[in-house]
Amino acid sequence: MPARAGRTSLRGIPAGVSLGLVLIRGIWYFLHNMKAALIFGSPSDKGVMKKAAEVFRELGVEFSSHILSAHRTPELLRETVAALEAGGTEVIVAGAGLAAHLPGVIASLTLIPVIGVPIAAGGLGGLDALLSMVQMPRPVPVAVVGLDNAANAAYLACRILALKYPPLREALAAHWEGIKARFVGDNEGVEL
Ligand code: AIR
Repeated sequence: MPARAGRTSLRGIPAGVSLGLVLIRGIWYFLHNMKAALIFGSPSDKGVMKKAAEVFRELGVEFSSHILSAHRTPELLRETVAALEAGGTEVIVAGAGLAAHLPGVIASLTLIPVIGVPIAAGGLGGLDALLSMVQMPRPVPVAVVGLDNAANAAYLACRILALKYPPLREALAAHWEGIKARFVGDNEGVEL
């Protein structure tokens, strides 16, 4: 019997089962206190996106990671965003290259703030990804960091979370003080 439109997802999962999976995944994120999510468009983006993971780990932010493409796996992306919402995720960092619609599509599915990382992949050196992310129509904003700068996306995500979580604010401040101290150290006895 042919599937009725709206009752079955393109992956062939009945709508009810799909909702169940969304809830189970949401509970998982909730139980693991995952306030941030990293989503990127391809395994080939891993090298760039792991810089964001390093920042989250250093600052003690629990996060979930997902390889999802706005073009290749749109249904799974929609389900995952629903599960992240259900699980209490409060900020999403999304990286992609080429026609990088991933952060914009995520921002169209949720009110969770989205930070885009344009990735320099392909012949245009990342300008394609940057423009795809930064030129969002109102009222669907995506905050965009520099090319391949996933670390800064995570720092921005931490600043957003720090508005609500004082221990994270303290961790961010201490981290920055450490960076300043190293910088001052580097400036002592500079010889060329
Ligand atoms: N991409 C994947 N789906 C949609 C887009 N725009 C991006 C990935 C990656 C680039 O395409 O984010 O940066 C190349 O992907 P791949 O898998 O061919 O290496």
